[in-house]
Amino acid sequence: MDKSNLNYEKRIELSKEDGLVIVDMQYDFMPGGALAVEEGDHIIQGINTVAKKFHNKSASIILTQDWHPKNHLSFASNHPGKKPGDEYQTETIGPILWPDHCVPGTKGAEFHKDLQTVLAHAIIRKGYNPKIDSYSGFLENDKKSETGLAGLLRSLKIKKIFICGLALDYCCFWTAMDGLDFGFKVYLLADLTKGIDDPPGNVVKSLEIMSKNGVKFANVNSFI
Ligand code: VGL
Ligand code: ZN
Repeated sequence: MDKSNLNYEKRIELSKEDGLVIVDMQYDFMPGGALAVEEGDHIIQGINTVAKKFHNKSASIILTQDWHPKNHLSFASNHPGKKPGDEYQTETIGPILWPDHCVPGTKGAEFHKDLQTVLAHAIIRKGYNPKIDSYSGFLENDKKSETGLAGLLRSLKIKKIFICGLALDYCCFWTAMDGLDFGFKVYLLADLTKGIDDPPGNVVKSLEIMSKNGVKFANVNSFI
């Protein structure tokens, strides 16, 4: 399974019960960044287009922002002898180690300047505990610590979320899976996300798992 043989829902009519969750559109995930996702910058204009549609229908827009202190244990630099990409799995870190990324105060932690952040209702930061990584926008990797996203969406009476951004096989994947667990109807905007694909095959595997578990797919043209 790849993006070309997914079933894309069409003619979705947005309302204020819908939320757009834009994941980690920060410089470190863009080409040239510390944890660059190939063509990560190619989805910015499409995300802005969709964000405008949400805004026009009074649907909410939430941003997530990866946000790690310098001593974060997901960084290979904090494990003597290890390098980015090395396998490393504990209950809260892994399955691989990362280059230093999204450290507050660095350019890499900032949102890409072309992303229309002005339309966003809120920003949810994740991964600030140095001992716990947080791929999901809902739950840190201990699977216990909530970021506040579920509470925010519930208080806004949002029932359905549409996920886009970076990276497909990590933060978008886990946000989608946890979104289901928290009881939301979940869509992945498949043309508005790009994957890391490390380990190789991870993107296809992620799409399969999401599909099997009930995540639906849509794209930039799915909205009326
Ligand atoms: C991400 C790895 C580490 C992501 C964040 O945004 O997908 N991936 N931190
Ligand atoms: Zn991270």
